[in-house]
Amino acid sequence: MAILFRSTPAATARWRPLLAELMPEHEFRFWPEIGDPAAIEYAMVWQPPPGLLASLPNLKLICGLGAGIDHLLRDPELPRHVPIMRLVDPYMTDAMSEYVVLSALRLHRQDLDYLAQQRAQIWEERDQKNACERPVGILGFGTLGQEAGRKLRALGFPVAGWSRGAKEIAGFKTYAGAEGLAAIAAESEILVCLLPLTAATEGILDAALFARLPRGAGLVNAGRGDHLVEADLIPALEGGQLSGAVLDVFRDEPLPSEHPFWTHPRIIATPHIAAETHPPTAAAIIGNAIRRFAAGQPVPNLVDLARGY
Ligand code: NDP
Ligand code: OXD
Repeated sequence: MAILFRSTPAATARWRPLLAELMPEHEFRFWPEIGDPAAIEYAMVWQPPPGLLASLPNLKLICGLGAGIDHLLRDPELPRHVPIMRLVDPYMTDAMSEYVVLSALRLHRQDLDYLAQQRAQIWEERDQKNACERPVGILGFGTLGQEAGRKLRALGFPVAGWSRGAKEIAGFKTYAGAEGLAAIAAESEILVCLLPLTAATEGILDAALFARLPRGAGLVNAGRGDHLVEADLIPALEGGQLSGAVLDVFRDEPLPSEHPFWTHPRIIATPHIAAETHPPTAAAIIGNAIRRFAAGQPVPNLVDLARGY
């Protein structure tokens, strides 16, 4: 039995020694040197080339190396009968909350304006609310969204969350469904997207949604680039409907050099680093899942392909 590992070359170099140390009982095959495909029963993958997983006749479990699995669903030959486990790692969850808190605070405290003032040597105070007067709405109120919500709430922000199914979570206003989206948008001065990318969520951050937000709202997108209709963002910023956007994810990654988001004064762009996979903790989680699977025990965080996440 062997485990296939496939990620970027840089990530593979970081993972290789850890796998030998934390999962010494397993034989690893590092893509593209996969040897006999019939020997591979488990796959640990990020953005595998289309057809790779289908070429493994004895594959039993796919372990995604990220929280999102849209990179797997893009493969038209994905062997859909093989269960997929997505990565849920408290280390990543903490990283994402740091990113969301930082981004919300930057928007809330008018960082973009004060940076522009500094460059122009303008000494001028702007009206400033406290966090308790700045409602934040989180689209995607799952593992990452709820923890980010707890940390924002600890700073005083009133936080609401939007999910697919209705839920009650102490301390938060919660919304679901199309009506819920309109309602959460109407009250969110900062809107955070932490949704998975599915057919239902692609392009959700568009002009129609921006128009529902209070004028001057801020946007944080750390979900996926395809959640945002890119052509709608700059008009919303330039017309004042949005006051700023913090973007970690893009339709094309790396963001092409000529892309206007790089230089727009009301956009903060980061290179998909909000919550990077952390090999030491992730290896332990995946190693444990593979041991459980091999022993016939339930494995956590299996993807529901019908829902798409
Ligand atoms: P979860 O599955 O735990 O949470 C997803 C949430 O989105 C759930 O609340 C779910 O609702 C909700 N949702 C899904 N579809 C819809 C819909 N159609 N309408 C309304 N709500 C919907 O995922 P995570 O929190 O772990 O991760 C979320 C995403 O974050 C990942 O898929 C990935 O794209 C992104 N991510 C980005 C990273 C980065 O570095 N930028 C790092 C890690 C993840 P319900 O609760 O009802 O199921
Ligand atoms: C993930 C990511 O999905 O890093 O984990 O984007």
